Amino acid sequence: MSASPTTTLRQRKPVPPPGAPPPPQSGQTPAKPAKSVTSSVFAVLYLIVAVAGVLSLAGAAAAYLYYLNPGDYFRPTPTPPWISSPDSEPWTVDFTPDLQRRGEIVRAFQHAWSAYERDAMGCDEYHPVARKGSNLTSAGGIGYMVTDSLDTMMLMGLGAEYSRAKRWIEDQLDFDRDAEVSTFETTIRVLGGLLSAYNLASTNEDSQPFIRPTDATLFLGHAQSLGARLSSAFSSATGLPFTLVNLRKRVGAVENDNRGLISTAEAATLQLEFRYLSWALGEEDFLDGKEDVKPVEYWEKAERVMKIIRGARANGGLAPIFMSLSAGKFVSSDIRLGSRGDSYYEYLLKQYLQTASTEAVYADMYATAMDGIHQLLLVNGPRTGMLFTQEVQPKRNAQGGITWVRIRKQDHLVCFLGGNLLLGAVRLHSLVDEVSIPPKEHELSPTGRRDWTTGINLIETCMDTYRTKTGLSPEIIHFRESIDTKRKKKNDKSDPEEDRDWFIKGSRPTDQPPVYDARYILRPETIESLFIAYRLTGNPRYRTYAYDIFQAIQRHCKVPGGGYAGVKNVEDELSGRPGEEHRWEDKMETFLLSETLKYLYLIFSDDRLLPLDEYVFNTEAHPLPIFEPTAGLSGMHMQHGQRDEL
Ligand code: DMJ
Repeated sequence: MSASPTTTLRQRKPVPPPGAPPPPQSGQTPAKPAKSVTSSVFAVLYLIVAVAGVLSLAGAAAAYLYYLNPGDYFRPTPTPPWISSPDSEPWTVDFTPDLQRRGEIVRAFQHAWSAYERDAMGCDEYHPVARKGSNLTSAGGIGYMVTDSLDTMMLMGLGAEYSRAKRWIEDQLDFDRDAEVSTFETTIRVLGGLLSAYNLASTNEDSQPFIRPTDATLFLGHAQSLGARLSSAFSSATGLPFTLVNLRKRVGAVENDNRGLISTAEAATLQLEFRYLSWALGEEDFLDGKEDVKPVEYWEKAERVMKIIRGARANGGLAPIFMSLSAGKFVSSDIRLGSRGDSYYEYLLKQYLQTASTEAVYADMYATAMDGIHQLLLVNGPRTGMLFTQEVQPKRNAQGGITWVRIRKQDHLVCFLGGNLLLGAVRLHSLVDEVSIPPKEHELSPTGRRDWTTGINLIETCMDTYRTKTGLSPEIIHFRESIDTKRKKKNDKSDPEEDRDWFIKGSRPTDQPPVYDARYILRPETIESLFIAYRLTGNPRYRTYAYDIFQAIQRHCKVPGGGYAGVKNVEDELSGRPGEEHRWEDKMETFLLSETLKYLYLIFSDDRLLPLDEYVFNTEAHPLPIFEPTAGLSGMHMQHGQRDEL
């Protein structure tokens, strides 16, 4: 594991994609009979040049639409022995809500929401330092912030805020915008938000008196209108979704700078939402005739994407981050668990869970992917032994083949994986009907024990990345694979990086503005994993971790005049005095309200609120119910729900 990032680890000839026409044969040009030794030498040289030319052309084409099995290049990190928890002492499992801390989180939500409502109500985005809102396109807002925040208000019991947000949805939310919006972002935030609000309203049964039974109809009606418009994104030749969609014209479009490529995570992170939309509309026999898309079509479109991805065969279960929209195949591109890769893996597990574990195909795809991650992407830090996830990048070599290069970098986005692995371990790989909290070793299969252990360790790594001056984690860390002897000699104890296996590029104070990597933009992934870990272990350690992060957010991201902002450099401590505004990233991401604060609230609640065996959370933390596709339903759900093959 000591190879430098640019070292060629092994070289191989490219393999053409399955079904591709065979490359032209090198002997196609008939050689004339040799007249002399010189002409024979020339003939041989000519042949060599021709073969090399043909091979590099074939290699280039193959490299574009296919990638070699990267698993061949690296030795897997040995799986560490099973650990149930980082604690050596047992703890008492007790899910009694911590009302005081939960109250602090509700007040943080109100601090964020009230500023947005005051300065930017209805705008897609909010800039708390400038105290203004903005929309994603000039055609007008599509309710990004309001719909993304709605279910958190419902869960927190914020009746007044909810009623005003609902009134805005009733009176002003309009998807008839002549503008191209992101298919993925609009689906996970807006459609996901409306669907979970619909579900919470329709199952409320008076538990929150401010929620009216008619609210459910309002939210599902908007979800239907948006779903119909978004579903035009699937009208490409292959059925893979266009990255963008014009909501009024109902046509899909590609992003200019991506040359007809779509990101794997974006294509494969629409399924929970469209399947639930299909289910809910079918169940309610809802608003027939209002939209010309039949409920079953949403399901089919979402499922077709998975079929294509499965057919494109991610080697070792690991999917490159780009696909060709027209060919329906992976193109040679990075493999990573961070941006453009992350939620592909998340949704494999969650699609399986969503339909009450009836679609085994997703469990298989997920299990294969986790094997691939263990084979290829896990790395131990040299000082601490801490577990990191690396990325791999294909580079064309001189022979026209592919060489895989390691990138020792981990995005904050990857921190969803710890929790996901824990959930997968107990849901997919248990040997007993009911797994204990926390699971006992004999209750999980060897794969379950492996995934559990990795999940626990990755959560510790993610928490370690919060050991910065602000107590916030950067957007990206780079990690070492060997001890840097130069740094060791210096032995500078005041250097906070000295005892770490990771560092942040561009975080040291200079005249230059800090680089992208050093930011914390209110991201939720670590807190999301802490929530799952807490529910599956009952270990108070995870509440403590969550509260530490919350306090760091309060100290450094809370804008006194209202709202929360990201920080530009997590190693740059704010004193809280005026004049430091330039150190903030002036944007309050909608996921602060939908994810970060919701997961924090749930961690300090008792475990009967949104139990993990009744709900799956979409990637934007919108809870959607687990449903049994066969339970007294029309043929469409039985037909799709019972399939175990794509
Ligand atoms: C959210 O919008 C979603 O969690 C998405 O899957 C990834 N990024 C952000 C939060 O960081």
